[in-house]
Amino acid sequence: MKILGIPSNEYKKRRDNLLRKLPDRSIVIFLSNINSQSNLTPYRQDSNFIYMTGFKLDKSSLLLIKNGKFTKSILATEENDPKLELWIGKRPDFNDIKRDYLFDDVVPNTKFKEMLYFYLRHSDNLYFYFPNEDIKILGQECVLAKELKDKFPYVSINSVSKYISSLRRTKSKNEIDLMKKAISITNKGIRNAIKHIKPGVYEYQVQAALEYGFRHNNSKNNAFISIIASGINSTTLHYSENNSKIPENSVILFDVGSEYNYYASDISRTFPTSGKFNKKQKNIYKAVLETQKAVIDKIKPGKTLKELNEFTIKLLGKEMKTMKYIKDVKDIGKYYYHCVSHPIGIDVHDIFNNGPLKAGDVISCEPGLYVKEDEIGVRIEDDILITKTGSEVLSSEIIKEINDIENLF
Ligand SMILES: [Mn+2]
Repeated sequence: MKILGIPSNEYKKRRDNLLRKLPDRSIVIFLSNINSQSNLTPYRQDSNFIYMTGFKLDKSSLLLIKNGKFTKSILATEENDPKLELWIGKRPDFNDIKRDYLFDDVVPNTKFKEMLYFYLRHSDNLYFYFPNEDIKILGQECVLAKELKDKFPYVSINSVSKYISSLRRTKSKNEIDLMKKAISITNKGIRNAIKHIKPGVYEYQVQAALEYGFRHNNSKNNAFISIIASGINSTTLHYSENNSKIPENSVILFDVGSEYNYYASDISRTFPTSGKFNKKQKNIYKAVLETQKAVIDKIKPGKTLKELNEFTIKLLGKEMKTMKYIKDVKDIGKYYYHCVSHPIGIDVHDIFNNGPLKAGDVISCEPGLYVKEDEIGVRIEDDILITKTGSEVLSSEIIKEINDIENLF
């Protein structure tokens, strides 16, 4: 049985691998994302939860228990409610979930606490993943952790982050196939969007064509909000208003990605708005493209993202000095001010791992130059798999050579 394109057994292995890494007498709790009651935002399952279970429904918790040789995985979720069923559809039968997802047990939410208390009485360590994006917001994990700390003061509460990130960073063959699929859908969306790039058209109209291409080719969601930035907007890194008219003889920067079965793609390309790059645009474009190729050549196991970025800064500095934008290579910070690389996976900025790259990592490679005075922003971004001996560009099918681009207009 496959769930979201991955055999259920692979999900089971992930749970087993996590438990193997943890000390004895440990419990891990993963909570599903909270659903908005009024359909204001689309529901997306929590990334760690989907990684561990493949189970997409809200109001669910995963409990993993390790005690000596004894291990157990329990999913707690809502039973079907015939009245709610009329509004939101039927929730699956517990026996079906247990069989399809290979949990040791599936219990109703009403039994969750009782069961958790039972196992906590025989445990020393309790692990949560605490989302730390905004420490001012007390997440549901913190609330539950505090409640349990009060009841079981002798249990030590810890973050599971380093364990799960070390699992999630290494992509399996199945995961890489899903990422390749997301990338190929992104390519199709970009191809469709290019047809709509014309001076006077609004950026959001190009975005519509891009995302029509995504949906039409079976990506239900974006991996992130599309950046379609023309003219001066191309020099704002995360411009996402997409509400300007495309100017003539300018550039339009795409930083876009479809999601496929919960796996992200993340691609940046820069196109001319009137069919051809002018001389200045061409020079900046070439500088970024040559830099990107040189950085990709350096990507291999053992390198760190910091080293790759330092190399990028050096190359872009040289290029901008040659083009006389700066007198000293040290001043490159005026035109390049982000990092060249981040991990990609279930999240577009995937759970972060420090330390050197190793086979199975997938990262972006995205140098850019942002020249406000000329209204030229160029970023070129590909998705790279680290292999045993070097790297493989997963997005090599997406055109980036100047001739190939101009031939499409
Ligand atoms: Mn990126």
